[in-house]
Amino acid sequence: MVEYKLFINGKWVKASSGKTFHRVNPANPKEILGTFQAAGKEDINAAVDAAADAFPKWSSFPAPRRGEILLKIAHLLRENKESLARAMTEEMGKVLVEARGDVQEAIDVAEYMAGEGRRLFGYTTPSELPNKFCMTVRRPIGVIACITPWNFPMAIPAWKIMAALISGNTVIYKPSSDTPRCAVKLVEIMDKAGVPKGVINLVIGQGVEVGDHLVTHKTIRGISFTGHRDTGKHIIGIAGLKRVSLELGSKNALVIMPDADLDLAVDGILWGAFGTTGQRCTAASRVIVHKSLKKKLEKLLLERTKKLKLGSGLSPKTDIGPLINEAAQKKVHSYTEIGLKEGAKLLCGGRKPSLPGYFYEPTIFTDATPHMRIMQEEIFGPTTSIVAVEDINEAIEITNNVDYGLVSSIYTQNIANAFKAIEKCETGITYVNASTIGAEVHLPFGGVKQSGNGHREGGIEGIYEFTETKTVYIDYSGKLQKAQIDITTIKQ
Ligand code: UN1
Repeated sequence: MVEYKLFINGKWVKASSGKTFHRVNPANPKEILGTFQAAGKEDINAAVDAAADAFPKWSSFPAPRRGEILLKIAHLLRENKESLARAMTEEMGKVLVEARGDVQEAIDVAEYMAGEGRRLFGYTTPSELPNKFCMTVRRPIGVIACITPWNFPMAIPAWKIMAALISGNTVIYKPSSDTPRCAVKLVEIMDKAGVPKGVINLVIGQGVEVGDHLVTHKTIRGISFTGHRDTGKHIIGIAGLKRVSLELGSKNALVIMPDADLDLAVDGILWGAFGTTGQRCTAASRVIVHKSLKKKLEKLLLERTKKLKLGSGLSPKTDIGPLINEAAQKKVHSYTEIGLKEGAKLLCGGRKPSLPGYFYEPTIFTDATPHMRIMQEEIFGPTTSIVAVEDINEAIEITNNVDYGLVSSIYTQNIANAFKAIEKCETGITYVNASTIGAEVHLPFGGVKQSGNGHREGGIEGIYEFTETKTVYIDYSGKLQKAQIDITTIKQ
């Protein structure tokens, strides 16, 4: 059995408590993938100290030079793409083509952020006084905790870590304990690429106590978290005045208008609802269809869903891999029971198949109503629910009738409907004639309402997440000039 370690101050080390845990293959839980260290408070303290020591040098290292290291990371990720993707499928369950996409997203963001090293733009603006120059510059925040989920084990950590590093911060990376091996592999590559010691530290821990210790550690200046809404609320509750950026849950809607290309919409639903076994914060977990198309849509969806094959993501025949663990399987099934109790009609699915792993049949409810729990709560599994509407206004009203606001999608050939959705859907992202998933790394990613706390990852806004703005005034008049006071004495 391979034993994987923590990465602290440039060295692979065991947890100081000696505690370890195992991770299994979710498609075949009898297969143990390795032994992992369960970090405790001492390990976190050591990692934070190392990151704090490394900060002065790393933050003074020119950003374009930091970018060269990021490019090296991208290069090594590309070179190892296939083996990383396979390892990801074994550990997380998503089908191989999607695992390749996950690694590709990490490559893309490393390349994009490498380029940001030559930008990190501030701006200049005139002063209200003569002989005075005004500008802004971006400064790193300090030691950042990047706390990441298991559903995108390479892409999401890369979104955060690459942006944090190019901005000059040092990082404590705490991945989900469901995907520790992917985290080790990502950090191995970063080490190989020449990230200096202490700049990236990996602590893999289990339990609230370890997470709380990291979040409340006085040296941690910023926290970037992607995961469950309740954990996000907890973090922001205990983090005090640290910079906290949260990417949380969602309940995304895919709207189909009478003028839509229905086959295209069906493709979008299958990809949005069942891609990554529905375990995306961008999943299409609600389908809002114009009443005139409901019957036809149900028929098409049923035909196509029946053909989807469950199995190991390593098999090219598989369409849908397993859920992440047994608890997820139980949760998804409990929502089938909730939906039935609430009076929704099961079009297909709703069962655990007789396979050894944590699989769940692709499940479609119809005749749902907007207030049902299956239409309000994040299920994070291969379950979606159909509701019929009279018109675009009702469709938008239902889209917005949830606590969350990450993604909306509309299928229509009518430009007025498309623009109405863009304007009125309360979401951070709106797709027109495309499914709810497919974010690109150079555009901002994030949601409104309870899907986050206003930050965006990706693109230039991903840099804002990890930098402070410093305002600079340079007075070259050689005399004391008083803003707001001397302005009245300036002669024309
Ligand atoms: C997530 O589900 O947490 O757009 C992120 C997408 C991916 C990112 C999803 N590129 O679905």
